[in-house]
Amino acid sequence: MTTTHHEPTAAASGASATERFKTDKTTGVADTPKERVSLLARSVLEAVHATIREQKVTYAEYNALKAWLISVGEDGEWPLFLDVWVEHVVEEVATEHRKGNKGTIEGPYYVPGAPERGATGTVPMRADEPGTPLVWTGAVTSTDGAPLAGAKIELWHADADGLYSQFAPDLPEWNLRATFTADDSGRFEIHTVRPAPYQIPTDGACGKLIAAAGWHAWRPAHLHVKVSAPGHELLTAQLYFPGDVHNADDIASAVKPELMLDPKPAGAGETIEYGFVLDRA
Ligand code: MBD
Ligand code: FE
Repeated sequence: MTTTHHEPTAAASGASATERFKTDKTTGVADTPKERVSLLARSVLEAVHATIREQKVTYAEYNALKAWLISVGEDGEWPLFLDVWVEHVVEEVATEHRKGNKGTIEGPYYVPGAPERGATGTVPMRADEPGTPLVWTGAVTSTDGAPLAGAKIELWHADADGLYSQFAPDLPEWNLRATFTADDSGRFEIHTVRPAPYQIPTDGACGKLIAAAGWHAWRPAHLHVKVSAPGHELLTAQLYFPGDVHNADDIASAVKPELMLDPKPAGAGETIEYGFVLDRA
């Protein structure tokens, strides 16, 4: 028997992210009026034309772009590309009216339907799961201060190697993914481990752009959440750890000061207190 060490590949995680997106996000999209499609398509194309004129883009550069765009599709990296370099502005526009938490981008690795753990519990993890243990307590409230009993907190995050279950090989299906339900006072208590920073795959189209431009490929360590309650707007957020070198230059531009945690050492691990305020829908 041969043992192979399975490194994650851009093409494999890209294929999973593309499949996930097609399943969850392309159903039920309302028909967009012709006028709106025309306005948006024209506006994007004009921005491209303006760049070509201003920068005097050559045929060699145009062909390099064409080849690169083809490879983004071949590597299944459209979800990664869009969520890293575009989604943060969509999120900014979508949440600017909010009085409660604004949150931040979802990214490509959310999977609905993670195992239920009640108000207090431990996320699914391996018996020998590496990483600093983390106990996170918090409350979900409405903008008027009322606790939202029964609010759902869906949590997903990378492991201590920066890998996401269902998008990297050899991890249990729901590793570090769970759904919590706030108790009668809107509170929850989550036991997990600290995630590592995340590096964009270097062997796919996005990695090639990063290398060709001399950028770095890192996101700071983060916990992803979706928080929901009847009659309230869905909040999608990420929480960050102070001291991470990439808090200041996240490749996905998704860090905000109000999303910074304040971990306190406790025994072999850390505790954090962080809650959410939801706007009425
Ligand atoms: C991630 O883990 C992520 O959160 C985003 C936004 C993009 C790529 C990988
Ligand atoms: Fe992430």
